Amino acid sequence: MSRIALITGATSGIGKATAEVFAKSGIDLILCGRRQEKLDEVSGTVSSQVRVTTLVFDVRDKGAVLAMIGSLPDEWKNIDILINNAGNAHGLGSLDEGDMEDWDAMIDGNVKGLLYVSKAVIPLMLERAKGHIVNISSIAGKQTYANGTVYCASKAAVEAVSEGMRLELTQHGIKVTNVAPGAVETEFSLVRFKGDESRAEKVYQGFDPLQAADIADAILYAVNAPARVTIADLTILASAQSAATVIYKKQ
Ligand code: NDP
Ligand code: 8X3
Repeated sequence: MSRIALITGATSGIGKATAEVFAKSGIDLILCGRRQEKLDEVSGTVSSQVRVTTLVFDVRDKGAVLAMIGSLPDEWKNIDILINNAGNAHGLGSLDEGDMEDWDAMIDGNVKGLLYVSKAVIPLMLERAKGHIVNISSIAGKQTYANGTVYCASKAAVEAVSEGMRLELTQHGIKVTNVAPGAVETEFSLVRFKGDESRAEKVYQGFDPLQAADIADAILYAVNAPARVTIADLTILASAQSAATVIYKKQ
């Protein structure tokens, strides 16, 4: 019987690539995001391979999260895999100059949003005493860098949530994997720099950055591990990257 995965942030980047590799592996998909038209595009590319449904909600809206996931018909309720991927950085600047709206977006989306989605899905997994939750953290959750303090704090919180989930859920047959990527070429920097394309492109120039598919392949490896194996924590860097802020770039 095929498995069902719910992926947040499936409209772009790592979430979209995960949908694509899961579809190739025959995993049915509940694709979530705020942009319906992008969800429809992703759904269109994978629907010949697996069953797909879409849910449009903002992870920051706890009422919408609970209502949308709660409204899934019975045939979609047996969620085997939750990919808590939705998130972004907003801005890059010091605390004294930082925009508090940006802070709200990061803490509310990357931390509270992940918790709201988990709160909606965990009871469905507990009922069946099985499941696998994959939280997308970041190298920024392990190493704080200047001007990224709030984003780093949000991802450090994801690291803590992954540990806490594993402590609470292992006894109930639910696996928890924390994935911490380095620099991945997605819409991430475009969002961080508020649509400034040339600034976003510069982040990935002069080296061979990770691609979303590289992270998706690692996630697939984790969810396909034998029942006796939990891949607890994966840190994945571009070969040119040695730490959060150290990337060897060709001049
Ligand atoms: P993208 O910007 O390409 O994708 C972000 C995804 O998150 C989109 O699908 C977006 O969907 C969704 N999303 C963002 N905010 C919300 C929200 N409030 N409610 C619902 N969905 C939301 O970036 P990535 O693929 O790179 O990012 C995915 C995850 O990977 C994030 O958690 C990010 O922090 C993490 N990460 C990224 C790295 C990188 O270098 N790219 C490195 C390490 C971690 P929509 O806009 O349609 O709602
Ligand atoms: C995204 C990677 O290093 O820009 O989480 O914070 S980084």
